[in-house]
Amino acid sequence: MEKELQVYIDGVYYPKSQAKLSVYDHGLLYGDGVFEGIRAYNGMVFKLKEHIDRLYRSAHAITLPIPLTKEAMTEAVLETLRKNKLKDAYIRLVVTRGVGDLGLDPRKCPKPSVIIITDTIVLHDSNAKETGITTLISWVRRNPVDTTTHEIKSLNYLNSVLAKIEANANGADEAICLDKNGFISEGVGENLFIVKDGKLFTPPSSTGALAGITAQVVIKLAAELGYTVEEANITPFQLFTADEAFLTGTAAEIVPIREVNKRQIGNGRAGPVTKKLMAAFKKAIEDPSQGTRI
Ligand code: PXG
Repeated sequence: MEKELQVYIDGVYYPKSQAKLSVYDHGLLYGDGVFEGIRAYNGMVFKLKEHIDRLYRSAHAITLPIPLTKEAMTEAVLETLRKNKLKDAYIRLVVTRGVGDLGLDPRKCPKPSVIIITDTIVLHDSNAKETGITTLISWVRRNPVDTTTHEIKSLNYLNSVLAKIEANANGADEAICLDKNGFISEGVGENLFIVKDGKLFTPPSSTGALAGITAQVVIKLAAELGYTVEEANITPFQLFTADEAFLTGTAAEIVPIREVNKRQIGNGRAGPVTKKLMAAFKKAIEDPSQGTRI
């Protein structure tokens, strides 16, 4: 039998089938915690420093003291990958508030828990990169920036889950969320870009979108290719009539959007700018200077 994947929980490695937390953990009871999704390609963890930095920013925002230094956390991620002999992987880092009582007061949780899962992830079928995906603008609005905002990568993803359920029920591959004013915010776990007249546009974080690390990479690659990228409010009309549109995320990478609420986008396939960015992204993930060696 294949050896089971090992999961890190608070400094101890458990086989996947036995990797468990207490039902009194406030991560489960209240969604009180933060996480990161990271990828390793060919023995390199892509943008590991950026993901670790964002994890600590999210934790800071919810006053969650992570019981490891950033250096120790980085080493624990690399060690978990080594233990599992993984060179290409999806890494899920989770920090929960820890075990408390049945009241939501975090002061009752003396010890946050750190979990590192290294596994694989498949979001879209393999030809989605060429043919693009269908999307649905959901009735579920992105959380406003003053509450459980997605600027914090917290364990509160019900908003995204409900949007995804709606997309599933309507036969669309992905959901797109609007902000409370009706501007495009992002996908359920991806940032969104449009291309119009040779320029790129992406919604600002004031729409409640996460500051995506993949989006940051794409913005830099676009600039290197000579395109301007502007953060701007995007209306559904501007999305419907874009020349090209695509989603970016650690799990999704770059995925062209071919349809929004049954309106074809551009030529209904991966557009030329999207294709150039996808090619540049493929190079970036193989570039040793962009990651941390396992
Ligand atoms: N918006 C939200 C709300 C996210 O959760 C992104 C944008 C893209 O950010 P990055 O930094 O990854 O480019 C995310 C990331 C999953 C999964 O398990 C979700 C994400 C990343 C990886 C896996 O569905 N979300």
